[in-house]
Amino acid sequence: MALLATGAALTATLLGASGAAQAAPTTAKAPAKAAAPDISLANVKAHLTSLQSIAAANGGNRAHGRSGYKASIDFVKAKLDAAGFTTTVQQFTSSGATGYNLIADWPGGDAGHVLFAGAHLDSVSSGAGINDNGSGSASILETALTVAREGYKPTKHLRFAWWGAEELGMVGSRYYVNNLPAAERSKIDGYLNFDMLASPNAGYFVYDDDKKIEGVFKDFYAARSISTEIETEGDGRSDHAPFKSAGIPVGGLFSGAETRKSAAQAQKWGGTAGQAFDRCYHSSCDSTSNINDKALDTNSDAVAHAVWTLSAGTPTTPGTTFENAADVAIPDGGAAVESPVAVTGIAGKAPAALKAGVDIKHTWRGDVVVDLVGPSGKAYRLKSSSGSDSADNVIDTYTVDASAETANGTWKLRVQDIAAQDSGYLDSWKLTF
Ligand code: DTR
Ligand code: CA
Ligand code: ZN
Ligand code: ZN
Repeated sequence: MALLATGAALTATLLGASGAAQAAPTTAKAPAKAAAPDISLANVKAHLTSLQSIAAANGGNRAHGRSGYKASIDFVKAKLDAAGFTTTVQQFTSSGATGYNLIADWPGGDAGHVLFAGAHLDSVSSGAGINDNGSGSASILETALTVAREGYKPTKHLRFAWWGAEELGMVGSRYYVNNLPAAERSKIDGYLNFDMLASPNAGYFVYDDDKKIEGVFKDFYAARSISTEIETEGDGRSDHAPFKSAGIPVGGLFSGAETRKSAAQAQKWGGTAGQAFDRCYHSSCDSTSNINDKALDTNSDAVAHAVWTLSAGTPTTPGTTFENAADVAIPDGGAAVESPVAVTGIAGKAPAALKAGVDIKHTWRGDVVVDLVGPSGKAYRLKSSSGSDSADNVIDTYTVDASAETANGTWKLRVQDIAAQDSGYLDSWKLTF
């Protein structure tokens, strides 16, 4: 039996009568959550003016396959590169034309936990697409530039994307998700979609998908006494759809398109009952004069609130350790033995860089094979046998990409002595999250 104080948390691992280890609850203090800064409406509108100019210089639109779309990509990319983002332009083909997705990663944060915000940058061919979807594109652009200006260092890794060919049926975002390896998809804790945030006859709609994400948005509006409605028709109608289909938690905001505002909605939001939320939806009049400043200001601040809040990460004390110090004899040249640790209080997935500390007292350590077994039952090799290694003891810390595992659950260290002569025992081992 062992009672140990480790690092920032007291972890008591007791061997009960059954010999099974129980881990006492650890005390975890949540790191302070940074409040999001205000997003400058003037800066967002300046980006919209630039997109309008790009359309004017390229046949009046920024549609997939047209010069105005590539010029829009180049404009956004240049600002992000100058701000220190790592950008990638992903090409695809649709309807016989080359399309482009722009992906921007903010360096740092836990690579195993990605918070992702996206908006489609393409317009329809009939106009400049300033509300649909310059408003979403400019809001996440200014949020990204504010992250850089503030030197924000979130717990999670921040990624932003500007999608191509959404108007052809979410082609760019679907191409991205379909070409993302499963191991990379599992690292995305949430995808936030922003498509039409400044409709002239604005409504305040929140996607009713992932409840945690929905709640973060609703808290923002409630704090400003703005009532919201859930966005019911949006399921398949924008770039969150491919992420949702891949099992990634999604959420987002919407200010309305071609449907008409009801009297009840006009009562709570202002504007004109019986009139479309955006009368210029998919029309040539979707220009910088087709923007509701109040909606754009509020919604771009909501984007930043969600990015800051959801990238703050799971509130655990950095370096929360779970340890089992019960000695376990290792049969000489015999069967593997196991030692369990019960992990509790760590929400979400395990980190991509999970630390496993091992202390095995054993002569001729080349005989010893060590595996970490996750709650799923999957074994992660920490140390293989090496006949020539005649040194004593295995005292080391291994880094494991355990991001496919749910953190909470029973983890086991599996140790085997695969050669006769020389023997030893597992002294202790621990996991640090
Ligand atoms: N299809 C989007 C606009 C749109 C219409 N309804 C919703 C609901 C949720 C998000 C977006 C939309 C477009 O034309 O880009
Ligand atoms: Ca603002
Ligand atoms: Zn559209
Ligand atoms: Zn759109």
